[in-house]
Amino acid sequence: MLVRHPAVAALVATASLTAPAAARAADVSIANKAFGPADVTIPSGDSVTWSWGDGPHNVHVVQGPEVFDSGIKSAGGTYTRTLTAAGVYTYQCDVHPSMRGQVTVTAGPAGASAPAPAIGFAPPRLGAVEVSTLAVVRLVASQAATLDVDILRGARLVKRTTATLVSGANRLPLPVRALPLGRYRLRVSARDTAGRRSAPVMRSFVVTRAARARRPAPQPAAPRPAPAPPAPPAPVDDRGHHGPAHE
Ligand SMILES: [Cu+2]
Repeated sequence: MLVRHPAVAALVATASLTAPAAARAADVSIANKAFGPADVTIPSGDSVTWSWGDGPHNVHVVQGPEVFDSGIKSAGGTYTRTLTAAGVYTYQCDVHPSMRGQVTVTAGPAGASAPAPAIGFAPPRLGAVEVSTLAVVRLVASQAATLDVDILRGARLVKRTTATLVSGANRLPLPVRALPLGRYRLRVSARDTAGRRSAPVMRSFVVTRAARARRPAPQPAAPRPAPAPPAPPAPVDDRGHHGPAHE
C-alpha cells in the first residue's frame, strides 16, 4: 500500500527508524518432516514463529528453561512463542520423533547469557556457536562439560584439542598461532563426565595474521606461571601509529 499523506508517511518512516532491535524474531518452517532452520538463536524477549507447510506436526519443547507444546497443527498453521528465559530449548515433533530442533535464547545483544539448568541425564547441548574474526569461539553450553575441538582444512584434521566449558556463555580462543593463513572448518561437540555428547556443530572460519597474533589465552589444563609471550610487533600505519590492540 502506498502511503500518500505526507504526515502519515513521516510517521511510518519514524516508526521504522525507531523500531527497537528487540523486535527481531526468528521464523522456522515445518515441512518434509524437518524444522528449517533446526537451530535458531534469539535474544531474550524475542519470539519464534513456527509455520506449518504440511502436517500433522507439533512443536514440543522437551528440555530447556521452560517447556511448552504448540499442539498438533496442519498446513497453514502458525505458532508464536516469546521466550525470555535464557538457555537452550530442545524441541521435537511428537508425531515424528526424529524431527528435532533447538532454540538458543541469549540474555541479550550484549552476548552474556544465563546458564540453562542441567536436567536429569540429558546430554550437554551447545547453542549460539560463533567464531570471531580473531578465531575466538563464543558459545552457550547447557551445562558444564568438556568441549572437543577439531580444526579441519578441507577434509584433513589439522588440530585437535579440548576445552573446559562452564554452564552458560563461554569464550574460547582457538589455537591458530601455528596454522597457515586461510580458511578452516571448526567442529565442536560437548561431552559430560558420563560421556554423553552433544550433536556436533560445524562452523567455517579464516585464520588471519591478526588471529595468529592474538595473545594466547591462559591454558587451564596446563597452567604456566610465566606471563604470556610478547606478541609480534604490531603493524605501524603511515601516520606512525601502532595498529589496534588485539583482544
Ligand atoms: Cu511431525
